[in-house]
Amino acid sequence: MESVNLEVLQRFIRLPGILLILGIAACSLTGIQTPIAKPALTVQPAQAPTLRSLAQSRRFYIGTTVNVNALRDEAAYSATLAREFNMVTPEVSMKFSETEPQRGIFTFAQADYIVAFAQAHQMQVRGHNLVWYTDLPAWLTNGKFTRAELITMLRDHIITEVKRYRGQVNIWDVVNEAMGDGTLRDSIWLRGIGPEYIDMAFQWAREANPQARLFYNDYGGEGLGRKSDAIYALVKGMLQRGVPLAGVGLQMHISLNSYPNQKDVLANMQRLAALGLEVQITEMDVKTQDDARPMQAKLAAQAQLYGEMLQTCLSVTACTAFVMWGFTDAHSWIPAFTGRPDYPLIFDALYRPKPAYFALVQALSQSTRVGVK
Ligand code: 9MR
Repeated sequence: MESVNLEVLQRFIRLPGILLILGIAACSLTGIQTPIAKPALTVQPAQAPTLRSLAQSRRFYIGTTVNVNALRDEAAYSATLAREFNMVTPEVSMKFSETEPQRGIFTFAQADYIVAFAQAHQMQVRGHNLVWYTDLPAWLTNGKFTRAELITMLRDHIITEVKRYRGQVNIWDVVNEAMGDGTLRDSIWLRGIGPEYIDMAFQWAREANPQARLFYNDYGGEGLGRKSDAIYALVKGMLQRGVPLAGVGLQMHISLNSYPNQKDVLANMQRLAALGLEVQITEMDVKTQDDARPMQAKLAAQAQLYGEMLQTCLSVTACTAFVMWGFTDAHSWIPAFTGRPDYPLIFDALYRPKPAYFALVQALSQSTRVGVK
């Protein structure tokens, strides 16, 4: 298995202007190494600037998803998280199957742990998510319910969860991945309730927390095309119907050989902003496994994609957050999903910053944005 030696890069951490070039040049392959499941405490003391400090002074959110087990077990994980980010999204801890494993019986221990960590470190929490087609508990997927019952169950779920975190979680992905390739995706909710489940979910979330900014979140609709047009039409219709929608999350799960071009992402963000919506990049990662180039070239290309996406977001006032789906290659959903190793994030498995980290530092450093919050 390949791994990357980035130690040299750390010497340059105080020189943001040349970081990216030096970072890429300094990367080298060390050949075969055994993956280290629980790294020693290699985390660096606070360095200036961090992503967090750069984002904060621009009133911008830089975030990551959080794996609750790593947060509990690994000091390097929690230290890096608190040092580099001002926003977190629980990776699974707030989903339906985790929070309501039995009908009417709610379990919030994991979500509470993440929310408490965020509060202790002055981080915003993106609640993720309230309505999804998957990761549903067996009692729900195996049961037979009338439309009225499904409506009651979904309403109870949303109200209970959103109310619990009122004042602590003020951004929610209310509906996640409802769109297929142009038409609404099949799900228990679409079949059992009808397309109005989407509007209903937003109304209930609003009822439970009138202060919360409520998002529609999806993947594959970041640039321009059939899916993003369908998402655009969906959210425009919601606004016309008076649904309390505040923004659209563009997930941005991309790979080195498949990604939307910057102009299209910019145009998409701008058309959503023109509707009066906020936009956030909510789940960015850059898969490396399908690219045949040497690791050094792959990491340089990955850095460029991260830097350009952040730059694009920073250039649109309505784009208020840039969130990645993890921050260390030690904890990414991709290897488990594809069955192959990957290096999709901005820190390596030993919590050393990769070229992509320095590309983000550079994009933030160069942004003149004073921002909205
Ligand atoms: O990364 C998450 C993985 O650990 C979970 O097993 C999976 C099911 O809950 O969800 C993954 O996160 C997904 C996110 O919630 C929505 N967008 C796609 C993400 C990656 O699959």
